[in-house]
Amino acid sequence: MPDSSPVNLNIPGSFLQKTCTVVVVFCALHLSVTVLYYFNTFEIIKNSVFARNQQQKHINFTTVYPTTMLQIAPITETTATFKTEAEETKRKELEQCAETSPLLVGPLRVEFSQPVDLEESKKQNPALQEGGRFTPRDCKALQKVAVIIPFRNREEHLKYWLYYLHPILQRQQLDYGVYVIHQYGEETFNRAKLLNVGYAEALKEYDYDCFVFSDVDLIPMDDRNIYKCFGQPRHIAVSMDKFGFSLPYQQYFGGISSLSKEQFEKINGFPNNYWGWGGEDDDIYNRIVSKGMGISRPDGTVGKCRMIRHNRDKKNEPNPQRFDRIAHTRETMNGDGINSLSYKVVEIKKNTLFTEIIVDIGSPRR
Ligand SMILES: *[C@@H]1O[C@H](CO)[C@@H](O)[C@H](O)[C@H]1NC(C)=O
Ligand SMILES: [Mn+2]
Repeated sequence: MPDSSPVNLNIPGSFLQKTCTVVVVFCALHLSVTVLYYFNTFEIIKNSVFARNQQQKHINFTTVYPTTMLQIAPITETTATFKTEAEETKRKELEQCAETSPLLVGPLRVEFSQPVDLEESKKQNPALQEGGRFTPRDCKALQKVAVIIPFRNREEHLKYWLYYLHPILQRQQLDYGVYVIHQYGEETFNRAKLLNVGYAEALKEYDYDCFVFSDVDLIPMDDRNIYKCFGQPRHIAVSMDKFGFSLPYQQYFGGISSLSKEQFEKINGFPNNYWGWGGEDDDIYNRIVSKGMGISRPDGTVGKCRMIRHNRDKKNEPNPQRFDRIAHTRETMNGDGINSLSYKVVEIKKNTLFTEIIVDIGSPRR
């Protein structure tokens, strides 16, 4: 009997413990179900009631259309196939280049401590044709790519870009041309309009089926990050050193991107009315998403890029209207874009490394 009391005391103790555990587990379950349900309801309300006008998410202390509308393209690098028509005659005898170029080397060392020289770059790229054109010699390129670079007062950056990119683009076995779109005059910079001009002018020269839009100060750190077009508009600069080698936000579409001719036309090109820094890339993102497309991206390793450090340019101050503009992409995009583009070419200069198009794109108020 004396030794039974601890046993007796123990039984209700373990019973209590079990009961408590059951209650705690039940409570946790209940709580999580409630929380899940709450968020679901919240999502439903958000997507139905506010759907039409308020489908926006906060980034850069502002708003873009949300990822809920975005079907993120599969990581697998599905390539768009482009029709090959009349061009057959020219390189008929050549076989198509391989889906993955055998010339790629992978990660690259990219640095900006040594100055580079244009003459040196010319020597290192003897296969280039006038205007920064290249066509693979031994096989028929899978895509004809125009690389468009919006430009003003960044000669030093352009030298690095040409020095690094020409060898990469050749190893990628692209049939490509480099177009530097130089904004004439002293008006505020307008990146997206210059990109539209590049698209239109490049098409006048050659039957390009793919357009890569690149800032002059961004260099890929891996040649497997192919400067071509994919089944969905491609974001290429996904892992910039400037942003700690990651995306600053999910909807980011800045720096370097590519769109096929078809994709570009589908979104009516880019906006013409973003004068000054910021927002135009978010507008492009909004255009893509609102036309039911998604974004294709390389993985974070292949997508690493370096940006040449620089101070903010004069005449490219942050555009105070950008927040308002990107909130209304869907209403403005059909009237503002490649279909409303107007500009005056001042001069076209060709050298071995690139075609420079000096263009008067006007001013914000006209
Ligand atoms: C947000 O920041 C990114 C990265 O600097 C920039 O590309 C984009 O244009 C910005 N958007 C706005 C609305 O300021
Ligand atoms: Mn920059």
